[in-house]
Amino acid sequence: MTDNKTLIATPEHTVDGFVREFLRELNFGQGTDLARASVNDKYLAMARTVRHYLMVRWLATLKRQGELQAKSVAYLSAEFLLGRQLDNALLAADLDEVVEEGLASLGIDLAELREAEVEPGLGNGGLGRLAACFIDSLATMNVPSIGYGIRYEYGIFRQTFVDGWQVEKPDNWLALGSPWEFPHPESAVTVDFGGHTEHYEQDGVTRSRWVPGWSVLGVPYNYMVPGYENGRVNTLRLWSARATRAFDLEIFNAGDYAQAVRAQTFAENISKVLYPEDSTPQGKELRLQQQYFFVACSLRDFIEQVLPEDFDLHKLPDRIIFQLNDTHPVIAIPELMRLLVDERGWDWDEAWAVTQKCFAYTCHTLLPEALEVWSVELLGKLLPRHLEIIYRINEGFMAELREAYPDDELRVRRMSIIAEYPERAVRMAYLATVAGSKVNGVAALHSQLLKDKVLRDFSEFFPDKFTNVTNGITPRRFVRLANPGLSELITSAIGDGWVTDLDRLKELEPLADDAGFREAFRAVKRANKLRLVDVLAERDGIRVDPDTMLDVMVKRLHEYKRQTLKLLHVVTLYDQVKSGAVRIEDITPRTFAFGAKAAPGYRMAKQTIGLINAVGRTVNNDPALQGRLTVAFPANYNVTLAEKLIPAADLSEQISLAGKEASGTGNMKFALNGALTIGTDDGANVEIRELVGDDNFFLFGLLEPEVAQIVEAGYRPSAYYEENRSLRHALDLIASGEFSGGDRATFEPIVSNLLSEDRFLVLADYQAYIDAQARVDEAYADTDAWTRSAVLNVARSGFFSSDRSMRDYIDRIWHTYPVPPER
Ligand code: B1N
Repeated sequence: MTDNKTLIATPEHTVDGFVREFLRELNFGQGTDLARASVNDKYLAMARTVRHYLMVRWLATLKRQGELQAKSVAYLSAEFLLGRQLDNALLAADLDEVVEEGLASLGIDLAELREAEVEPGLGNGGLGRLAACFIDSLATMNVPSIGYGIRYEYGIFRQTFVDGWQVEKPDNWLALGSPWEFPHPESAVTVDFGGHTEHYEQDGVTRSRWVPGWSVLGVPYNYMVPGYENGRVNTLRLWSARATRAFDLEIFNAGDYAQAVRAQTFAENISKVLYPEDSTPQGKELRLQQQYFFVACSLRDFIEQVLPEDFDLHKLPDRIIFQLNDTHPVIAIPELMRLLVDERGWDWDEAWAVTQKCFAYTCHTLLPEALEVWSVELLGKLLPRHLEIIYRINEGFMAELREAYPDDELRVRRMSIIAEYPERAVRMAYLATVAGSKVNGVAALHSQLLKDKVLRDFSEFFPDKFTNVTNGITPRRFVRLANPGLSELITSAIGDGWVTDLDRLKELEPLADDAGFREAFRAVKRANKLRLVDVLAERDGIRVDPDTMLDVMVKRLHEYKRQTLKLLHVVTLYDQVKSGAVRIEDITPRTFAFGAKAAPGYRMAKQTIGLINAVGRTVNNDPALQGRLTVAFPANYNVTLAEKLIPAADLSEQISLAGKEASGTGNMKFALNGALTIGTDDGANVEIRELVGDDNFFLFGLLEPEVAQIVEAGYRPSAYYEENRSLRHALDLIASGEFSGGDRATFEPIVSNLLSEDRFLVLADYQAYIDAQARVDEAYADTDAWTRSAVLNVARSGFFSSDRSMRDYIDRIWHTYPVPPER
């Protein structure tokens, strides 16, 4: 596997081997010695040393991929929410013990160095984390693949609280250097923008060319994506924007130095910062620049760097499938057409036939406001040739439709890729659906609703295009690494094959009835809680009582996810105790943990953050509650915190309005770590409940068709307020200023919104939720029965491995084959 003459061998997999290599890195790489080294020096040297252990595998994977010329998957995603890299690399290389011992022999604590790693937060939430789980699974399953995205200089903002209100701070994750990336400025590619198009005759045909107005360079940064103990390391390639040298020189020669520097800043802005909107993108010019930037770089890279020089692009579909992670990379479709038609002189139809086979589209939403549209005005200014190509695609499509539906012009117009109102704009989801070979939703219910509602006309016209692939999560990060206690328990019971074959968790089912196993399971949960108690004390100065039920709601703050419903439960309990209706001794002690970032411009979401903190302040400090009810809201929920919170949870809150959450993936992480779910019939909750069984899941709330009916009939939230006493009390309490120092104005917008509009039917589901929470309390009181349910949740959730998701993509969409590395 290694070429002895040109490859440095992997360092010895021993404590001594590691120590030697580490000191070499510390001295030669970091330029310091052990006595003088800072924690960051030691972290960087260690991380680079760990990297060395994966290097031979990476180079071998690249070499093999080049030789085999097998069909690859390119996962195009504007977000990869990776989380910390160190532990995953140690796990893949089976190196944790060696490193821990080696460092200890030098008087260094591995745990301390771990904390020096700043997680790359290059994503907003579920969509970005899904991309990270998928590339982990692809590497572990030996699927030839590459991830393409953007190396944002600033990832998702760091959330802080000031007087309980969210204040965003920049996430300067690169400040102390990132040891996991490999920049390749020599392989930079040029990306053009703006300008105009020209049309000319050549051999009797009209051809087009784009005369761009300006351009930037895309510099690739490579990241290792190690498979789990399988000798494979895949690549994630993220693009960073730089000014082109030509641009620089031109202005420099014109003598305007300051202007040259400004030009550089302008170019570099493109990959400067991640847009912090989850689910509701704003149509900002810079965002479109980002999308085209990374997609243009990635197509060029694959065609010119990955494929052999003489490759016949007519065979492109045999070598690649570009998976579009939502509409963010959809501009790749007209880009490929442009490369083939304008740059290579292909006929339109010939190019279209190839393009249609190269893309597949994953839709991640049902919210109409989340469907991306780009105004024709903006597109025409930034990407004039692409706009023409989109028009031409649409013309062909409209002609096809008119043939199929000669008497239904209304339908034809409805399906146009170009919207006419409120302004002329390109509907990116329609473009992706028309051009893609497949369209998939991310959970069974979501895919069904896509077909029946959001893309109904399209599913009637292209019945075979639509499919489902239910999301998944990587068991490596979210069970094996995040929950070592549970992992050991599982392995001691059924062996360690489950890490790459999660269906084997089924073998745990009989142990749910084994008292000894249940006790061991409880001990693990308890230890995880104690670990969390330490983390929250240290990280946030928050005190949590490990003897309370840990009830967790962590996800982006969004009205459809209904954090306010959870709050109404807390306020109702508070009200019951304060009013004397219920004795505090009769309340199940609970810690309500929240974690949520709000998009900086999302007013209602930011209000809700203020309210969670305000209720927390009141509840946590009221002696009448005797510390039996507490709210814990650590700031800046991220992957690193999730890895500590989820394994400690007893109860998982998945309470979105039915028909709004496409899938959810946090819900899967909780179930796999032995929390029970209280949830609506929404997204992947549906599948979780089917698998774990009704007895082991607290279902509540309206079903999607019922929601549709109520909305259709004209929903009146105030009716619920008037008819439900405890709901009225809870809302009145918030409105009274109870949680805002008597100020009635502070949370008035939240209350009045719920009473007048309540788009997501919080009030309609309130009583069902309160009743379900009473069932939770009752169930929790029977410790053994609860543990049994928790064990069954783990045993029956193997389906939610992202390895299974990848198999589904392979079978239903990609038609690629795993290629095990040579050993
Ligand atoms: O994608 C996740 C799903 O599990 C969630 O249910 C879904 O809400 C989430 C624009 C999005 N949908 N849309 C986005 C993110 C960023 C952005 O700029 C939209 N995220 C989801 C994985 O399938």
